[in-house]
Amino acid sequence: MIFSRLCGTGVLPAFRLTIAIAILMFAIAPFNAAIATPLTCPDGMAFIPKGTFNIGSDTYYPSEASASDVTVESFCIDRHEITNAEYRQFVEATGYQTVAERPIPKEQFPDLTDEQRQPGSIVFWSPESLQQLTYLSWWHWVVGANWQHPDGPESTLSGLDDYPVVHIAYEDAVAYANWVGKSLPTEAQWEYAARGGLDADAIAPRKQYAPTNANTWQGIFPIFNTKEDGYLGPAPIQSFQPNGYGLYDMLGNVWELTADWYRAGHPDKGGSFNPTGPDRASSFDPKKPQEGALHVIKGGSFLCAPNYCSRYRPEARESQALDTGTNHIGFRLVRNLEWGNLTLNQG
Ligand SMILES: [Ca+2]
Ligand SMILES: [Ca+2]
Repeated sequence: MIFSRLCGTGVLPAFRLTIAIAILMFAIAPFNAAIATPLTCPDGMAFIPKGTFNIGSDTYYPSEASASDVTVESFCIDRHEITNAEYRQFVEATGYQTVAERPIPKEQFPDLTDEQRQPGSIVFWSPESLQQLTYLSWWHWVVGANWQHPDGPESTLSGLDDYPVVHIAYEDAVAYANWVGKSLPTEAQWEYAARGGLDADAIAPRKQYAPTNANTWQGIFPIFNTKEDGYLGPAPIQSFQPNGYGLYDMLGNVWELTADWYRAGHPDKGGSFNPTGPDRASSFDPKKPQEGALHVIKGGSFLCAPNYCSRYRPEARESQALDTGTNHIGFRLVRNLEWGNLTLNQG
């Protein structure tokens, strides 16, 4: 009807031209889609452009060597660690129960009594004296510790909505990731994003210990913390300056789980594209031979001090047992981009 009315007026030539342009644009649309235009990252995520960087380091711990160039495709990554408020939304929507809230499986530990199999998690307590200080004596299995009671059963999340969620085992992070339609970053994605767009030479000064850069430990770990950065334990997210990509607390605050299985060093990664790390069968940490397969964690935490750990660097890494969280390990997520019909980086 509208078209026949227009045919009786002087606007027909202009209208035909408009239709012709529209048809032409429709015809070339599929070719436009092939031109690499990044999709917008969801709210709360930053776009990390494709790039090649030198993963690992030959300067610090042997577990970070050998440094080698790898390339990662563009992706989106959370600007901050997942918070207690965000994890609570997931639990309230799904009824999910974290590993630390479940009794220790009898089939896995048949020799434990029911009392010994009570749910719990591992919490850091500073030794009260040098006499109490022995290897790893600052870690304690605490019955009733979990993400809702981060320092033990008497502690609560009151006032901690904006703090990073902790006591998260790997499967707890994956369950949340599936719920929000994202995934854990590979180690390469995480490390590349942590550099903030700076090359190795430029980030060298950032490797120098600086209390104001991140929530770490100032003083002598694990006895004495000067709290020069203002925080004895975790800090609310975004309490420190973001890196060049606008990402907060990539270094310090809480360690962050990645999708990669852990193996000491970076063998076989040089020249690779979107590396995803070793397979589960070859995952092993010679420092923790009893643990079996482990996942890579990145970035260090509020417990990292110059005299111990000092892993508040992009290339630093540690291993974490599959079935155990602690009060200094959390996570953030990535969303891989789809360009046209090609879905990238699904390794
Ligand atoms: Ca601190
Ligand atoms: Ca962190």
